[in-house]
Amino acid sequence: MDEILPPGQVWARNWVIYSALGTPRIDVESYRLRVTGLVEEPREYSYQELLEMADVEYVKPFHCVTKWSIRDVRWTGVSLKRLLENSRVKREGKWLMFVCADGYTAPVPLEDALSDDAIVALKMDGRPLEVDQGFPARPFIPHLYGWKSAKWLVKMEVLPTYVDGYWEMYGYHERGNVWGEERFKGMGFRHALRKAAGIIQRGI
Ligand SMILES: Nc1nc2c(c(=O)[nH]1)N[C@H]1C(S)=C(S)[C@@H](COP(=O)(O)O)O[C@H]1N2
Ligand SMILES: [Mo]
Repeated sequence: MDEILPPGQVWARNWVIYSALGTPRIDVESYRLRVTGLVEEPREYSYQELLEMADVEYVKPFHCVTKWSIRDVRWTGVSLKRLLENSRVKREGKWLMFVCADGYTAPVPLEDALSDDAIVALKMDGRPLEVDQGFPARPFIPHLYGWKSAKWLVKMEVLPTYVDGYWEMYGYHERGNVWGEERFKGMGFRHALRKAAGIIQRGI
């Protein structure tokens, strides 16, 4: 369990359901999750295959960049590292783009996607994801803000360089680490410290 609240967050009782581009209907029979881009072996997985591969379960909170956090969510899913290793990422691969059935996108550094607790989540609190919470699948990386947990995930594309996703286009941070309060571009932990100390305003 991970009950420490990251800086600037507050515990909330209920999820706020976000679907910036609407809620797509996904036919679970024809659904595939594709792993593409800079990989030796592009792969695709059916929902059934993903369910059978599910190998990670833990209780961890979820943090939205708009400052609400949900504590004690039980997550079940497939290790992202395992999925990426199955496809053998090429050496030039540095970023991973999550692409969704609704057109929503979110990039994360490959390094974060390879962390031990990064998953493609299939269940929350022991039940398949609700339709409005991303059924059949959404990535979850506990130390990144919730906008990187892209609902209705259909594709993971390995890229050589950073590319904006949906929220990053509006100025949200490239990485979005909750412990460094990486909410907006140029607003990482060290930047915030320097700003608080007045160094940046003085132009040093
Ligand atoms: N496809 C898609 N995924 C998305 C979003 C969205 O609008 N569309 N919103 C993101 C944001 S900002 C948050 S905080 C979480 C919210 O998850 P929830 O809708 O399950 O509460 O979903 C993320 N994933
Ligand atoms: Mo969010």
